[in-house]
Amino acid sequence: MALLTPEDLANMTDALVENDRLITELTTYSLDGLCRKIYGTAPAKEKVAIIPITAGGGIIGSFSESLLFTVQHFGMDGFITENTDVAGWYEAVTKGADIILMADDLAYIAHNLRNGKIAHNQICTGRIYAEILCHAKGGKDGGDDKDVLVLGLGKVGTPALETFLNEKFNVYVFDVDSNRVNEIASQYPVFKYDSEKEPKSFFKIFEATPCPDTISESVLKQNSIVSTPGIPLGISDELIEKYNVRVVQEPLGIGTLSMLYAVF
Ligand code: NAD
Ligand code: 2YJ
Ligand code: MG
Repeated sequence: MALLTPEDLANMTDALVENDRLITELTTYSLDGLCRKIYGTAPAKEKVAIIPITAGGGIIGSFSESLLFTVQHFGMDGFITENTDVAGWYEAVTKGADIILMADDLAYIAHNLRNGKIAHNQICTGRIYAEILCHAKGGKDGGDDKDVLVLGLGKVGTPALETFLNEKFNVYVFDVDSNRVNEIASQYPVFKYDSEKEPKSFFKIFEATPCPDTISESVLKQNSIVSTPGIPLGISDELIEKYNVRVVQEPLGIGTLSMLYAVF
């Protein structure tokens, strides 16, 4: 799994605000409204502590600050502990934290100390980016068909495809790792997407890979919607413009809000 970099987070605050606007336009739900709907939860004045973690690759510039921005932007009370790691945990609890946010190289979690709920970033990110597509309305000539293409069947893509299946979508899947495609196809009622054997274009596309240019012209329709947590972006500016593609992508805040609603 790739680590986030300070460069990935450079425009995070603007991206979160702009994506919230786009999500509202596409789904009629604001991002927190959509989280409320899908998890059936709401904040209740919880205090969120963000603990910087030095393990592995160490502290990532702007990571904790981006989490604090997300927490406060959506009206919650939060703080970054002055101490890191175990000392940070002690500080968080003694200062009255209800929810802990923290990440090392392998996992980014939210843990609600009051009700015991715990959430994992990859699962919650896959879920929310999928729900955005599920709730997106069909465009004039884009249709609102129940087909969706899922590119990248890893730790984010898999909970996303489960979400689409739960919402009765016809799920087409692709991954460069053909073993992974076969494994997924043996476990879930999905269609293996093969652009050469059976080309098909999609109004709704979900992408969760660590690669650029994973979204080729052949899968696009005019006005397609791409919902993608993948970093870097999997579609070129040229294709976005040519097909008037609406792209939901932001490096950290959308997934973080989904984690918080998962543990409220
Ligand atoms: P993962 O390694 O578990 O899965 C990635 C999958 O993509 C793998 O199965 C891999 O075989 C596949 N893949 C790689 N190149 C491909 C290509 N060219 N075409 C099709 N499939 C390809 O990773 P993950 O944890 O699922 O994360 C996926 C991406 O999402 C990463 O870029 C990660 O940084 C990003 N991410 C973003 C957020 C966010 O909030 N925006 C949150 C979590 C993860
Ligand atoms: O506290 C810090 O600043 C660092 N220890 C944060 C580490 C962040 N971890 C990652 O970026 C990993 N890829 C796991 C989280 C995935 C979030 N998209
Ligand atoms: Mg996100």
